[in-house]
Amino acid sequence: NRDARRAPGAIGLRIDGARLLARLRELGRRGALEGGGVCRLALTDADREGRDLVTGWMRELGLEVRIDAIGNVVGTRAGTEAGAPVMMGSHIDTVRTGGLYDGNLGVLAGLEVVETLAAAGIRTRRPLAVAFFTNEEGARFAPDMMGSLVFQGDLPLEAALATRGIDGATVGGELERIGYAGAAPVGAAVNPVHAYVELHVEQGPVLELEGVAIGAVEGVQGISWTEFTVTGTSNHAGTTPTRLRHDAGFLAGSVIRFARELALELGGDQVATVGFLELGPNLVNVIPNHARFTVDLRNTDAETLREAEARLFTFVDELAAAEGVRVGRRTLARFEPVAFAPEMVARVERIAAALGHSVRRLPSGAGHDAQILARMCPAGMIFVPSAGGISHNIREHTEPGDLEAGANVLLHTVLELAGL
Ligand code: HGY
Ligand code: MN
Ligand code: MN
Ligand code: MN
Repeated sequence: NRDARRAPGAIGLRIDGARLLARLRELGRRGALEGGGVCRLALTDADREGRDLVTGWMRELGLEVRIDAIGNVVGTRAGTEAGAPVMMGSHIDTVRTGGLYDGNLGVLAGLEVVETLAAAGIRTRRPLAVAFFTNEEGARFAPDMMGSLVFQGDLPLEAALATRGIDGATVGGELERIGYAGAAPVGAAVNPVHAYVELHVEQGPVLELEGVAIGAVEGVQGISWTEFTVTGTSNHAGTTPTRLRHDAGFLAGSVIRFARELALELGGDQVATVGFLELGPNLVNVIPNHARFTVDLRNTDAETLREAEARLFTFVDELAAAEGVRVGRRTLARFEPVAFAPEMVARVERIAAALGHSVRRLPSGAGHDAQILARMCPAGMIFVPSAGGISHNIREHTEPGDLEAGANVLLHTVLELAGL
């Protein structure tokens, strides 16, 4: 990888990335797409296959596996002392055009840490846990980070179970269907965690552009997801004069353009995405009377994010009045920017450097379970570079050397937190 490998951390333990990469590829076969990449949307059969595989590995490693009422899976390894575990984790659900690494890396590197310690006959003072949380992506069922929100307690279990996805299924129904409606209780009060560390691919261009091997993640930017449902009047595409149209598609298309212009005008970290769009009746010669679409706004600055939302809503309301269409609005997810505990950021930075890796601090553009665990314990994240800065794309890639470096930083960060 990018940095000459010098003496590893304190007790000379080092993860070799080969087994980790083999497991990432094995997991990637659950929901593998024809042309490469992975589609393992939350609670689908592919997700069940992935869950079965990873919980099987957990059991082979002798972890005590608990499945909770929202389907979160936590494998625990006893420490020499009882008490709240040091938890590693992430998610194994993917978007429709996912890759091998988003989420999966943090879970499988956690198993690698456990296996490496077991092979060396080392038992940490605090228990260790490896977790994967249900529906981190939010692509099928909003909000994202659903499982970790229920685990932590800010999203009521009943509300999560009743959530209906973009295909009409409910979370509760799908959990039952795939056999992952567990019995373990949810909520921070019954699930104490001493500290949480998540290894994740950056999913952006910064580390690769600067040739830096490790990111010490400072926090996660604010996220705002809104769904708009537009009701217009279907009419004949040929006979209806423009001034008499009430075109739901025109409003949707105008918002797509407005969102880009708003992001460019606000500048800085502001981004805006219309990722989901449905038109009805979706026919070449009928003016659409139905449009449903989502707007994903993000910014590291809370104030600017609120301004972006306000301007978007005003634009939509004014255009709806002018076009004579009705618009319904529903918040799908809303997260304020989060800063990780400074001592966690500093620890990742120090350990990465001690292991001989180049390292820099940076914010996360993507949402992560760590931003929810940060509400109940000190949480930190380790980034490794994404080739071409791409993710949520079947061409997602991270070099084996970078995977290995990230796993070793995770190993020594967890060792320091769990104690010997
Ligand atoms: O959208 C996100 O940032 C995350 O991948 N769910
Ligand atoms: Mn992820
Ligand atoms: Mn993702
Ligand atoms: Mn994410």
